[in-house]
Amino acid sequence: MTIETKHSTSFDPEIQRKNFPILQQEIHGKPLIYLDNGATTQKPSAVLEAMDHYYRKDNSNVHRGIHTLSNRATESFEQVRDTVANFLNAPSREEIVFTKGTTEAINLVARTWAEQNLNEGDVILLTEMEHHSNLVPWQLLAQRKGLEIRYVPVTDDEGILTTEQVDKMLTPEVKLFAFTHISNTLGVVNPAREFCALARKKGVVTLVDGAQSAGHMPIDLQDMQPDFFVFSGHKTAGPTGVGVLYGRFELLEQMPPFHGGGEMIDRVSFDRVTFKKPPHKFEAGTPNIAEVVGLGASLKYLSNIGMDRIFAHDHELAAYADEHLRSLPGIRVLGPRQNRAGLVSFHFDKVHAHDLVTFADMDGIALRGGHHCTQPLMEKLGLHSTARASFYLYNTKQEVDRLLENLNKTLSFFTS
Ligand code: 7TS
Repeated sequence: MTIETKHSTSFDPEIQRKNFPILQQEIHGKPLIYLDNGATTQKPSAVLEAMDHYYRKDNSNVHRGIHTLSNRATESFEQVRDTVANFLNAPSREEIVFTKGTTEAINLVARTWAEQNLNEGDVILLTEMEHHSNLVPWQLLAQRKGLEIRYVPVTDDEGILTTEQVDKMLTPEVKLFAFTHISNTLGVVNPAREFCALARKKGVVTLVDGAQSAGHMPIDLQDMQPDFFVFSGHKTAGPTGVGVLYGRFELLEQMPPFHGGGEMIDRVSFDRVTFKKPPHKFEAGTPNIAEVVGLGASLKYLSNIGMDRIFAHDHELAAYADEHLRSLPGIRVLGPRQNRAGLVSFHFDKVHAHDLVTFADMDGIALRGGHHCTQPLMEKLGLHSTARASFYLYNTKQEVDRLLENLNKTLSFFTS
C-alpha cells in the first residue's frame, strides 16, 4: 500500500513546536525531546486556551438549560460533533458518539452490538498485533457467551498483514473483524479500506481501532467504510478523558444502550423507559464538556496543518530513525521497512529496554519501554519488551540524531 502525500515539503516542525508550551523546558538540564507520542501527544496552546475559555466564560451543563451559559455550552459541545464528523469525513454527525476514549468505545461496542448479535459458536476475528484494549473486551465477551476468537497471524518482524491472509480467515462463522489501523508496537499501517471491503462482501461487521491513526494520517470513513471506528482525543493533540465512537447509523439505531442515566432517555416512568435516538442514546450523564471542546480545538489545529503533511513528516522521521538504528550492533528493529507510520520499536540483545529508557531520560529524551500493551504480540516475537520512539508534528531530525547519539552512549556503557 502506498500513502499519498500531497505537499509534504513545506512543513516546518520548528514553527509548530513553538505552539506547545510543554516542549519549552529542560529535563535533567537538557532540552526535552518528547518521543512518546504513541502513549499520548502533547497539546498546543490552542487546545489549552479553548478549555480555559470554556471554564472561564461558558461553563454550564449541556442539553438541559434554557439560560445563556447552558445554551453556549451546548452549542460549543454539539459543534464539536460536526468538527469530528468533518475530520473523519463521516456520513453524518448522528454517527459520532463521545466516549472517554478508545478503550471505552471498544467496550461500548462489545457490551451492546456484540452482546446483542453474537451467539455461542460465532467467531470474532482479531489480529495478533492488537493492543490489549482491542483484545480484552472481546475475551471477556467470548468467555461470557461461548464465542471463539481467531487471530490473523503476524509472520515476521515486519508484521505486514495481507488481504489474502484476511480473506482466507473471513470464514462463514466469523461475525466481527476488529483490527488496528496502525500498530502501536510495529508501526504497520493496515490497509483498512481493503480489509473492510473484504469483510463487507461476506457480511462481517468491522471495527477499526484508530487510536494510532486518527491523529497521524487522513481518515476518510466514507472511503474506508467501516461499521465502527474508534479513537482517543489525547493521541490527537487533544485532552485525556475524551474519545470517539463512529458507528454506522443503522447499527447504532438497533443497538441497546450502554450506560443508563440522564440525557440518554426519551421518557421515564416508574416501570418503563424509552431512549433517545443515537448518538444521545449512548451518552448517559453529564459528558466531559471541556474535554470535548478541547478535542474540537485539537482537530481544527491538525486540519489546519493538513493530515497528509503530518503523516509525511512522521513517516520521514521514523524512516530516518529506522535506517540509522539498523546500523547499531546487536539491534532488532520491528516493523516494516516501507510505509512505516511514525514510530519505531527496537530491541538490543545486550541492553534491557528499561535501561535504554532510563539512560535516554538522563539526556532529556522521553521514550517508552515495555510490552506496549501488546503482550501476545511480544510473546509471538519472542520478546518481553522493546524500546519505542514515536514521533509527531513537533519532532525534528536533530532530535532523532540526539536519540542515536544517546543510544550509542548507552550501548558502549553496557557492552564495553
Ligand atoms: N489501541 C491502540 C492501537 C493503542 O495504541 C492504544 C493506546 C489504545 C488502543 C488504547 O487507547 P486509550 O486512549 O483508550 O488508552 N496505546 C498506548 C501506547 O502505545 N502506549 O501507551 C498507550
